[in-house]
Amino acid sequence: MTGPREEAATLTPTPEGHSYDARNIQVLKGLEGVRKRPAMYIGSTGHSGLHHLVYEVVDNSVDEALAGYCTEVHVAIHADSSVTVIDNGRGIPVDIHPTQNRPAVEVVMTTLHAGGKFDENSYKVSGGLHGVGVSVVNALSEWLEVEVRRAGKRYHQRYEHGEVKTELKVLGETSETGTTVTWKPDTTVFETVDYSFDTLSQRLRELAFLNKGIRITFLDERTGKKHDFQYEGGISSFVKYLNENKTVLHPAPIYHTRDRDRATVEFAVQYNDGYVENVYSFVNNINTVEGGTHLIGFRAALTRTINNYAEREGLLKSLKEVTLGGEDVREGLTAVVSVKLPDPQFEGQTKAKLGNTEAKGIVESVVGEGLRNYFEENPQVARKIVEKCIATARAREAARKARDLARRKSILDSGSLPGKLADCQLTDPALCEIYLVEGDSAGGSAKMGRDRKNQAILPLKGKILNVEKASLDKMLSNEEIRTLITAIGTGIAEDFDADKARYHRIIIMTDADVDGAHIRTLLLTFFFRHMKALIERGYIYIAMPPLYRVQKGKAVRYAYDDAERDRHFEELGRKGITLQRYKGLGEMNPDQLWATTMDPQTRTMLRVKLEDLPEAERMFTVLMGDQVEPRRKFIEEYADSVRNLDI
Ligand code: 0RA
Repeated sequence: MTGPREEAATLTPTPEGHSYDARNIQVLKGLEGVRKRPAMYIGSTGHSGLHHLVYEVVDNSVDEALAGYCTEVHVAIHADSSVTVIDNGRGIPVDIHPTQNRPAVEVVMTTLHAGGKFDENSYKVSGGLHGVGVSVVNALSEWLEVEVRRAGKRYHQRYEHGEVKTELKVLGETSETGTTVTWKPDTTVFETVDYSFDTLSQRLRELAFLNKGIRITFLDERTGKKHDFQYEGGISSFVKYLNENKTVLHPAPIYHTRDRDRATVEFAVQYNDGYVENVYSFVNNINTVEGGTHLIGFRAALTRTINNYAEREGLLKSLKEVTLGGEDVREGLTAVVSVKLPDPQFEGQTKAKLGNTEAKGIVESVVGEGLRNYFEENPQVARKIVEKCIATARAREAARKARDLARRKSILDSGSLPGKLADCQLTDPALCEIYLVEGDSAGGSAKMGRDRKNQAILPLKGKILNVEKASLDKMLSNEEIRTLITAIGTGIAEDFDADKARYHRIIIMTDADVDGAHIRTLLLTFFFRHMKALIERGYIYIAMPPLYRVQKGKAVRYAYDDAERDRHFEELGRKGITLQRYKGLGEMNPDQLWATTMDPQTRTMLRVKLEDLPEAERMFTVLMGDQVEPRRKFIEEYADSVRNLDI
């Protein structure tokens, strides 16, 4: 991360004291820039930036664990929104820094480090979005306190707004080693200090999966909720967790790891009987959601190794095509690939794509070797996997035929739009929106109430097909689904192209009842499985129709929950009030529907976001998959929050 450039570099003489050399240049920068432009360092000053502070500090402890010096990390959120992270690593050094003439811990806390640790041999492998260092957390905190346990003593120092408040002091003696950092985010910097227990839990769980054996505990003192994560199986446990509610083809994930050319490569693979590819790749503990060279290497090895095995065992004879394609070997695949590299180059829109060219070959050879050996030693599993891939190749062929047929009937061509669709007048997708409306009667009201210039209406009949349990050809034989695909305009499967979307706002409008929630989940499942890019682009929304209409004389108020209804009662006085509870959208007349739910000036909508892909993936499997017990449990657990269900 390059910060503001005003500050000078500090040049350190070589031991001889004469010549200067680039390796000895350590760029130290003050923290003023961080307070001036926080978003440059932590991405935002909202929710995500707030959580980023926690990740930044935890990453330092995880680095100690990766270096082999730390086994436990404890994280606690306190009631006053301060946070503590404790580890049992070596402790941040406290000796006097040679050129700064102050304790190293103070330098670490109060200067931006271009190079990370001083220690030349240890490279920083973990790292958050930017890997900016704990000094950034200090700069953005009202106060921060550090305790270091090292060389028999306990040391303490306090900072405020990133500046030293007390000198480093010895508190006493100890036989332990480690570091404790406690900070309170500066509320003049952050818009919110409301931590999400789930978001933090998910990342901490992920870190525990990615760093085998490390124990990470998490306590939310605001609620008393807590977690204790420790996985001796590492990413094998991660894959098991991802497949938890699926029917797996083989009981244990295939796992292999090897160090090669300064990199460590690790992968775990397990097939299930579903249709979904579920592969997550990480570099230095960072989820590379945009993929990159390591993922290309993984995929190449998987396709090649499975084909080689199938060929050698004479299993491909039944196939029309002579080899299995990449998509054939990835259906029903759950996998985690984790690479640790000394000098990762992150590219792409969100800096979440690995660019190092050497990574492809390294990963390809390690994965190839691991899979080949496993197949040799476990021929029954190998055969099952190959048979599954062959079945997929055949089904793909059948789906292609179904799609061709559908296209010939010109059902999927955007040339002819479905008759049920009431399209809008404008054609610029950026200006257009489509309401997917439950039921014909609500559809009728929406058609009458809408602004026909840029609002299109597509009424959907009853429940749409559960695509979680259907293959592509079955899905395409469903009329409701075909209508949806045609109206949206992107095509499907191999033809899918998000740039062809005819609307940049696709709004799901269902009743505020159990059936409505079910239809909404069915639609979200469809978008998640088949048009994920539309979710990633932020095109998918959920309309929020009101639950109540409160009227007194000429005053009309709408309420979206019971608390709001009660506030209207207070405001208007209860006497002479008429209360209407909407059981469905169909009960609203066109004007009411417009005023409460569709008028861009006044409506509230939820934008559907994919914050955490592995969790969303699990949730859809639980909600829509074929195992009943996990779904019952999930619904019991979340019954209260279903109205706020946010994926
Ligand atoms: C600099 C150098 C060394 C360790 C650390 C920093 C360190 C930082 C943090 C932050 C949280 N926990 C931490 N644990 C360690 C290496 C120290 C050595 O060489 O002994």
